[in-house]
Amino acid sequence: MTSKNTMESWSKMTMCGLLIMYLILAFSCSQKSTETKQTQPIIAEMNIPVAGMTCGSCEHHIETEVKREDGIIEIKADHEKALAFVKFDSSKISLDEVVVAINKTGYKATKP
Ligand SMILES: [Cu+2]
Repeated sequence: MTSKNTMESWSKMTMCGLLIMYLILAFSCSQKSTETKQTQPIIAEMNIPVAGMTCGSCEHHIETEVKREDGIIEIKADHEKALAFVKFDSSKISLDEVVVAINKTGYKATKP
């Protein structure tokens, strides 16, 4: 068996693979720097009517679930006012998506 040769060809292939990966990386990095696409955050704040909350744990439930969504900066639910104050980056998440995210928790949000 030519295990030595096999080993050699393997290491050559690995070296080759690493070189290609390095080139791809270098290329993609240089592209990024020339693009300079900076999406400015567009901060929106609003009170969204939410029906169905009865206590503080309902508020907590909505807050923890919706906070997981990308683009949500702050959320404060209020069961007495039946509202959720939401501060979000509208370049990352739309109002419709915020409403959907609240609805997914089992409460009924409507667009203000
Ligand atoms: Cu509750």
